[in-house]
Amino acid sequence: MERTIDLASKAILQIAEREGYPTIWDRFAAQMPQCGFGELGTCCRICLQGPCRVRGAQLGACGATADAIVARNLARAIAAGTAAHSGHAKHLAHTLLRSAQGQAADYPIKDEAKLKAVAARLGIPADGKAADELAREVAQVALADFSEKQTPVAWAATNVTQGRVETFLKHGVMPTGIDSAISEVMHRTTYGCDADPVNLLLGGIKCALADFAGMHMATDLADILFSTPKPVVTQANLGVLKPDAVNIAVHGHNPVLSDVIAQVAHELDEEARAVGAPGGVNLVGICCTGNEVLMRHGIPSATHSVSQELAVLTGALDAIVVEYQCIMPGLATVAECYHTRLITTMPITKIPGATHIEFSEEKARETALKIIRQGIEAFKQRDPKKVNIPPHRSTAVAGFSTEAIVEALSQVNAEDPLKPLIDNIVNGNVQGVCLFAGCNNVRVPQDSSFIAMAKELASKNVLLLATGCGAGAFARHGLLTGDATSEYAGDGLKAVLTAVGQAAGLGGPLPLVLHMGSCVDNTRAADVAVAVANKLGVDLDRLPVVASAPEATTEKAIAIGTWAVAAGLPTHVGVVPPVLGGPAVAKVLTEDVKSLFGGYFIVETDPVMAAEKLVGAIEERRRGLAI
Ligand code: NFS
Ligand code: SF4
Repeated sequence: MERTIDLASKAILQIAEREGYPTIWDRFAAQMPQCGFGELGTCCRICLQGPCRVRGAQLGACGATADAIVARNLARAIAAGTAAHSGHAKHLAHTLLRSAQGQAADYPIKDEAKLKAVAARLGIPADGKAADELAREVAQVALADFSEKQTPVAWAATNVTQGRVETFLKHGVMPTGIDSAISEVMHRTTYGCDADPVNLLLGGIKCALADFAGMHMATDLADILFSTPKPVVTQANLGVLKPDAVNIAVHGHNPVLSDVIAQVAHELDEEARAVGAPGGVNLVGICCTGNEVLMRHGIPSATHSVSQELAVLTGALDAIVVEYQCIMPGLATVAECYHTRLITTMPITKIPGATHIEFSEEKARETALKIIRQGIEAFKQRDPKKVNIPPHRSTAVAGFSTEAIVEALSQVNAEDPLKPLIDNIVNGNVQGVCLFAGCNNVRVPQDSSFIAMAKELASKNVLLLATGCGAGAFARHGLLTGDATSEYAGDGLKAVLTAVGQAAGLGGPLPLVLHMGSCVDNTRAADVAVAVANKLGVDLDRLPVVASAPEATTEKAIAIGTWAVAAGLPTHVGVVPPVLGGPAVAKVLTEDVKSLFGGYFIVETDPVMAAEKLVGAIEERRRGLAI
């Protein structure tokens, strides 16, 4: 099977092969054949009598059915994804609180307008309060959202339509605490608790809504602390590494460290020049923390997800600084083959072979400078003979926060910014909207499904949004540009993107795909959908809006997909999740859930077929609205 369709990745993989350096693709091949029970989701290790592996009507030793085992495993995956996203959010809530209390001088409130908007949404009066005081109140409401309480999680209940709130309450899936939703899943899935597959899935959905809340909170608080993104032009792919500069990659998810590194990196340009790097310090991003600094600072993105080791294998990366999530331990192995320093920074993410420099908000600037100096030190050991930077890099226009999209639309209609979008959906110029999210997956030739689906949907006049590593795939392949709009968009979509791009002063069309940020920023896309639904006076489950994770990998992606379904969206997954061993579970997820929430999963590994199915779902919604 082809490993990737990205030319830069292909070039580096050839070097890896020649030198015998192992990558994820080799280790994945060595795993073959994978266990059939695991693939089907019917392996249970929940108690010490296991592992129990069941097929068909067989039962685990305790009597658990295949469907119960599959549903328990799925609910636990959702809980893990929720823990990751909301851990990230909680971290930011603590940072905001410290900032408000004057204990984190490196974290001033950068976006007071966003602070006020978030406070208003939460029902916190802003009148006459200083920014710090308001920030403290917002941080306290945020932290209160984690524990069990009598009322719904504020970030879940205030960021969806009224119709969704009612639906969630009716089906008993409105979370009343983010952490408590996670621990409830762990409780009900432990030995001898919930054995009813449907009840387990509803528990999973409740937890997924806590995931939505945590993600939305992470985006809101990051905007308050680091500013709300605006359109920005940058570059993407391994060609952003520079032979004459100290190349430092930030990798992981939380901007609490990477944003500070982005703020101070150029202060050490002179020190870099002094060790023989005339280009100074060249900061690049990997995965979602890369997206965070790309959205707010225009920092170029080196690569994402499955190809992260390849950045090291260029021989040009001097340091790779990581915090948490999606950081492959294999990075330490490849870093050993070169001079690259892998630097871990968080107490919960240490990797054997890495240098650990613990990060704290109190000493953010100081630690950021210390970390960059590690890269400058490492540069001295760089072997120019081992440097192979592929020439490939693409221009990428990013920075499309909800606010930035509304701002662009307001250039067309200042009084009623959403009107041009809604009018064009109604008149069919824009058939619908698809949000692309999620990872690359070693099972899929890297980027192939993203690119094939995007081209197909764009030609059918579907407006495309993207986040996370999916946005990275589009960036690498030049789809975050107005040129891509001219080349691939259908006539209606092209006309709309051109009109808005011109009005917004871009001198050409908006990009074919609007990059909305990191994975937690999927909630930005939800905000756009909620605003459109409210304006039309219909609920989310009637909009011609769909979601897709064509190359999904992580438990976080499973949690996101689940809340997208609960939000009412037809949601495509391009890799087969481990649920097929539980036929009732598979049927609930792809069919029955529709009657409860309106959304449902579409599992389809063929990208062209998947695009067709999403177009079908959009057409069904359009018929429902009689447009
Ligand atoms: Ni989302 Fe972002 Fe990427 Fe997947 Fe990982 S970095 S949080 S989980 S791999 S898209
Ligand atoms: Fe087996 Fe039941 Fe224990 Fe799972 S919980 S390992 S099915 S005995």
